[in-house]
Amino acid sequence: MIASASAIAQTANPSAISKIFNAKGELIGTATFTQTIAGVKVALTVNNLTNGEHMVHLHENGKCDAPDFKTAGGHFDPKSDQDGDHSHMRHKHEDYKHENHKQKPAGDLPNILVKQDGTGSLNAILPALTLGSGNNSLLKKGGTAIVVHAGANGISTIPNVDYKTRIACGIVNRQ
Ligand SMILES: [Cu+2]
Repeated sequence: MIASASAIAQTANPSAISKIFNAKGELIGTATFTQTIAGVKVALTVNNLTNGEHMVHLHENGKCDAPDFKTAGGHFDPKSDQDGDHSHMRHKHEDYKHENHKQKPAGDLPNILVKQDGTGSLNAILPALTLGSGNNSLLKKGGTAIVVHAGANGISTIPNVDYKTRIACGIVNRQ
């Protein structure tokens, strides 16, 4: 993951990268993260995925253990998770429909639309997150991961696989 031979010079803005792997360990995508004034800019490209809409989120642990990627934990949502045991705990990740949720978690990206040829791309800004040193950083202690799900809006792109199933995961690394 360390871009040792990278010719990319240190830029003024911190940046990060994530190589995204499916349950078989195949590389299916890359996400880059750049700090901007407006938040963290995310550029995601994927290939070899099933045609259709997929949910994509930042998850709270920098872990991606195949095949189910449960070790990535729930959604990365640092503000709401700051004190862990208030009574109105948020629903567990994926127990609700994002599209109906008023305050979606800080690390939720828009769905990515994968084309017939298995490729897709997405650009978005995460305004509540940073690449800095706070607990709302994608590079916080313990890390974060980007997770791609089998579908979105209750519709799976894979027959007989629940739409919420985690199908690919990538750990966010400092670049
Ligand atoms: Cu997710």
